[in-house]
Amino acid sequence: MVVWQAGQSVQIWASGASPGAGDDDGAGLATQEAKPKLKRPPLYKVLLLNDDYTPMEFVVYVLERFFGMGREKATQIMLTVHTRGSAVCGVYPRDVAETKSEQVNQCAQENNHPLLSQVEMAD
Ligand code: TYC
Repeated sequence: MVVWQAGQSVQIWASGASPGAGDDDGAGLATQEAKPKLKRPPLYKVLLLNDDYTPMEFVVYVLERFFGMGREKATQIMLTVHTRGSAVCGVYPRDVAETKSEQVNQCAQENNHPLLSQVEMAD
């Protein structure tokens, strides 16, 4: 399989020139930039949901561990979830978002807390 990357070019034959002719000196040869076909992946939000039982300190720990937040940011997001019902913890390509959400839910289960996260398509 050939994968073209940004900046690569392909040679195309201008009319009158023929590929394979032994005496070709390059005249009549034109080049054209291959269009880079790299699209940004669609993004997904990881949401944390409120519940009445998970200790605030555990939620802060989860945000630090799985989302790389410092204590202050983690506390702020935890309080947003607590008061508003949910908050976005991060925005990622689909597989990363799914993995983080599963890690959060598994960690919560292992520690017998009802904390849940879920993934939603970003707008
Ligand atoms: N509401 C919980 C409590 O009062 C704290 C909490 C915050 C739980 C955020 C989940 O995602 C959550 N202990």
